[in-house]
Amino acid sequence: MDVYLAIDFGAGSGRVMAGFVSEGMVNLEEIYRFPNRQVRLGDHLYWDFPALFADMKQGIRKAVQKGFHIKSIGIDTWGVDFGLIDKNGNLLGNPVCYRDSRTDGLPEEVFANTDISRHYAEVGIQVMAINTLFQLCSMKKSDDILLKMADKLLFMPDLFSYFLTGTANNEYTIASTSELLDARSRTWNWELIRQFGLPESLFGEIVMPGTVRGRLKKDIAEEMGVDYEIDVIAVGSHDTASAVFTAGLGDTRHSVSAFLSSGTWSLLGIELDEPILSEEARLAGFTNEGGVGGKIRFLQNITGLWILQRLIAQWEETHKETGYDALISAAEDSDITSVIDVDDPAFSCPADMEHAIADYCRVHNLQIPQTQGEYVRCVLQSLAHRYKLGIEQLNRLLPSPVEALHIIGGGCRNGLLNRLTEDALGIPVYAGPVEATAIGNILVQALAKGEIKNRDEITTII
Ligand code: ADP
Ligand code: LRH
Repeated sequence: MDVYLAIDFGAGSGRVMAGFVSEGMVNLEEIYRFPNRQVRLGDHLYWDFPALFADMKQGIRKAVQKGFHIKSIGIDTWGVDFGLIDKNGNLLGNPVCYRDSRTDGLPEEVFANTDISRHYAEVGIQVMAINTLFQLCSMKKSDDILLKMADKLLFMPDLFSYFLTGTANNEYTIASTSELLDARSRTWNWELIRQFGLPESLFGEIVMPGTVRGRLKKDIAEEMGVDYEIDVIAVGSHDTASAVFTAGLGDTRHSVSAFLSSGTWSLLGIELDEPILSEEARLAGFTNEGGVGGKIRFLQNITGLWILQRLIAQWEETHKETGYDALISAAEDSDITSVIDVDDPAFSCPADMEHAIADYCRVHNLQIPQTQGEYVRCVLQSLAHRYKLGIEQLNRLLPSPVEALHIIGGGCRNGLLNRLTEDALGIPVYAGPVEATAIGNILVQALAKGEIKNRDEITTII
């Protein structure tokens, strides 16, 4: 059977999905799922790129062994992180994780002497310490030798594609998370790059979703047991871009519907044709990321289920309950009312998430959770509360208010969170699809291959 392979790397896990379009439907099969984790080594927090690359190949191999004929491959990943390659094409060190402390305090330092409103009016990106811009500034500040040796900067999906095909370029949606693009012209903001003293040669050709990046290299094809040519296609290479491409499309019940891409992060917003670069948008923490088809993803980056993921990882170590069903049911039975600010830096990378929540509650005179159920309830109602705030802020910027919310991604499997969100927002909340990212990834490949003609056809499929 002919399939497209969607390779989707989230911060929590990666997956290889096979998909095909038939009779107006997208059919998906999960081929392989693997964990993704941050690894602390010395003073830094890294991603394990070689292991992730091996897992990706394992997924491709499994698809071949299952008898699938692969028409093309599309790769998407989490945002902002990157690898540097030298002029011989070698990877210079493992990519550093955006939660590394190297960028702590850098935005304040950088914008002490820069007009932040003017900056936002050009790049349209919510200033966050995790962004590529600040990661590069930190390397420059510490005189990092890797920056001097680097020939090209490749964002994570660019890097995976590069080692599959040998072609080095930068896909638009993922590049938009860097805070180095001009939001309107959708290309590198060279003035900004020069202003921060970053080597211009690092930044390559920007390719749009739907472009063929290259062919699977011969040696890798042989290793995978493939004797035919496979295109690697630039999809919405930022996972959120692939996910929101499909969110709410075809929803004719409401004239304005927002999306919430719910996973490690919660990305709450709406798709627009052009960016909103006003001071109001900046102050409300909105970002204008690049979307598929030249669209703009106008959204807030909200700390999402990461907090719950960390609690569960801790409970696993102490042999406590870790199943989602049991934890959510315990949360349903709990009546704690404490609401924490999920975006407080205290929750971004604490050594102990339970302590971080308890300390926050103590300092803010809130009831401190005692049981696992109370911890989960506290996190979920805090997320719902944050979404309400986000929708209110969005409504103030839009000509007419949001009428419905589509929650997509793994987090939409959390029925309690969906319910708490609907109660907080007072508008209909629709859950699904869970694998929105893989679906968006596959649909762009089908568009690129001419199997789907246009967005209207996609709307029917969705
Ligand atoms: P990412 O791509 O950021 O790693 P995913 O879209 O895979 O995120 O979603 C992961 C999240 O989905 C987890 O943090 C978890 O909260 C939620 N999740 C996964 N499985 C379940 C489940 N069975 N019930 C409820 N929530 C779940
Ligand atoms: C979600 C995500 C999000 C941010 C973050 C770094 O997986 O891509 O949109 O960019 O990771």
